Amino acid sequence: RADDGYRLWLKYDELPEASLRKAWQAQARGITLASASTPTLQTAARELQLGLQGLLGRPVPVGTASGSKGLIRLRVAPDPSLGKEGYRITSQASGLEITGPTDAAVLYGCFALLRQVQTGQQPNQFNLSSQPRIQYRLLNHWDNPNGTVERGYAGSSIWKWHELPERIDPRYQDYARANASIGINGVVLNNVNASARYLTPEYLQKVAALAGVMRPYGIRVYLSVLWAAPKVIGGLPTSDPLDPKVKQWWAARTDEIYRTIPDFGGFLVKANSEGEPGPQDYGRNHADGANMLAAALGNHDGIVMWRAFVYKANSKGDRFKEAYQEFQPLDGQFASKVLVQVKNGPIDFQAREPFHPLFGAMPRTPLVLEVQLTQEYLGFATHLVYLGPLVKECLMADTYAQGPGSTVAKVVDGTLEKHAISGIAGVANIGSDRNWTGHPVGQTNWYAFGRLAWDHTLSPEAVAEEWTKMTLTREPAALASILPVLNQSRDIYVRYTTPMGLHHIMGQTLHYGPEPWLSQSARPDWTSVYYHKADSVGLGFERTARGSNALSLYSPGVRQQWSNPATCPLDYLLWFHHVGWGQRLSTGRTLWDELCTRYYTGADSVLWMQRQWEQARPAVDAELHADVAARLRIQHREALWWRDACVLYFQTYARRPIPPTLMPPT
Ligand code: GCW
Repeated sequence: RADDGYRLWLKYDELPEASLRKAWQAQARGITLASASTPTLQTAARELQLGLQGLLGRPVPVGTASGSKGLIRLRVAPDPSLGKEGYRITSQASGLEITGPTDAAVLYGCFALLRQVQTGQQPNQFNLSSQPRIQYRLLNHWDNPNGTVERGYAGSSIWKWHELPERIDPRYQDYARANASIGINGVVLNNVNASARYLTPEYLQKVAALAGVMRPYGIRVYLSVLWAAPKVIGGLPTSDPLDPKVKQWWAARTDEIYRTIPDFGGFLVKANSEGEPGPQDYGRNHADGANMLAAALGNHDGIVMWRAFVYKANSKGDRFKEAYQEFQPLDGQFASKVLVQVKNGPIDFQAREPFHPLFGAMPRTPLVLEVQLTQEYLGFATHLVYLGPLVKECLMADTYAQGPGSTVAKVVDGTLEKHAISGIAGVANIGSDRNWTGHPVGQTNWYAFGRLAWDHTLSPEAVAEEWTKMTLTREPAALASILPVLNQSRDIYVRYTTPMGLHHIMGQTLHYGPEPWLSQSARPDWTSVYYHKADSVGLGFERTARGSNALSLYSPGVRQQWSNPATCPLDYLLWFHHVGWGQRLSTGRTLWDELCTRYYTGADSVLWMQRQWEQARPAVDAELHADVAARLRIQHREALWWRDACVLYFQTYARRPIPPTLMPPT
């Protein structure tokens, strides 16, 4: 039957290989609970049952322990080596056992076992354990009460606020199981450009209904809060964080939240950013604001995630430096329940950014890494772009904060600076579209986020392979043609849109398509010319001491690599240097020729992606295959649009010919 993408990677079609099926059948005659039942343990058993029954093509009963062999035992048992959420899968004489210190850990173990079966592993002697390296693994939804999604490209919000709390859409549960299957343990339900409504009793009932669906899956709900809520819904004349009435108001609201949702996760805050209100409106700073909310949380088990995405209109400054300048001096001033949430790069989710200079620069503050899964700047739901490599590139970036090896991953997971709490957030690409993410391959970005959040040492290639095997096909020839497409897609996108460190030259209103010529806007930092700085001499934003000196925000080890244009990796060149058009680069080409080469080969690579995808056709569901093939045709048309718009625009400054080798034969 046609695959409409609804089942995501949780496809439990019968294993095609009879021998593999038989082997697993012998290991999975039934499931037993070897610990007192809880809703989460029951969920674990049910999910395992559902998966195995489909994959093995026969009933797998859930019951209490009996002497027979081939039963899978689920057991909650203390194990200090597994943290709170780690699981262990072992083969024992009586059958497989899945254990973990909490019921949620066992649930993760069940999904891990299913992944083994789904990816075609043999039921060998198992002694497999895994635990998450990061504690808070959250999706951030930018969903609004009216059902729209800011920067959402997959339909409207999956949350039907007007139907809640009475009607629980069955989809909420499917959403929860998908998240649990990849280890996501928290969801911020609403947009960081927040409505105060969510804090009203009416909405808290709705939030509580959703929390009830998420709970058995080990997922807690969080809310983005509007800083001005005490004024907007509290009737107070101020939202000053140091005002006693404001403090009281938040404390009372928070108590009410916990009465309604006892396992509420906490708050996410966008303050004094892009017009949102914040503590600076009252002469206070971010720490004053965050700490007031932390105090309101009191003894409740919740956290504050305070976003560092801030910048102000300033034609003379460099937006690159602003978050650092506002936040770095506050290091050490945040309460213990506060984490500062930092985007992967200093500007804004561009196709390739250097890592944010705050990583490694706030050793006394736990930092949440925020990445964007919705493809605001990466082709919406029409371009095939696998983001695993982008996320991994940031995690592996070396901050040199405490010498070589001080990676962003070690900052974020808390090991470098010895933090008790750690977090990572992905801005969700999920909507009401039947296939959840609009582009069928967008699912892989949701999947990869969860897997890398759980274990950032995984390679994005391995994660892509898991997803493809679980979702599309396990046929080796098809894998060999699909996987390179996924793995190279992000680099290809960079080449035909913003090669060599160009950034923020997209269409201004929608953030779609090219608009490098944009010079007029409500704010200078919302134009393209502010970022690319093209002139008759050359191209790129000078961020060395000769320019904005944003490079000085990084450790010497990083500065050393990036400050010399002769040795700066070409992928970052125009982030940090204004380079002459005729300057010869390490490739042997001039800047202009290299720029053209990347735009042209990048756009041509989309034709390669199409050919690769075509080869996989026999192995992939016909409807899904046709959908992706059509989107790849749009992608090629738009890659040409990007290429031509950018090359022709920059040519008006460079005044050089496009290298003839790049032109199609006439
Ligand atoms: O990239 C920008 C988006 C805004 C978004 C903002 C942010 C939610 O264009 O839509 O607002 O980032 O991250 O706060």
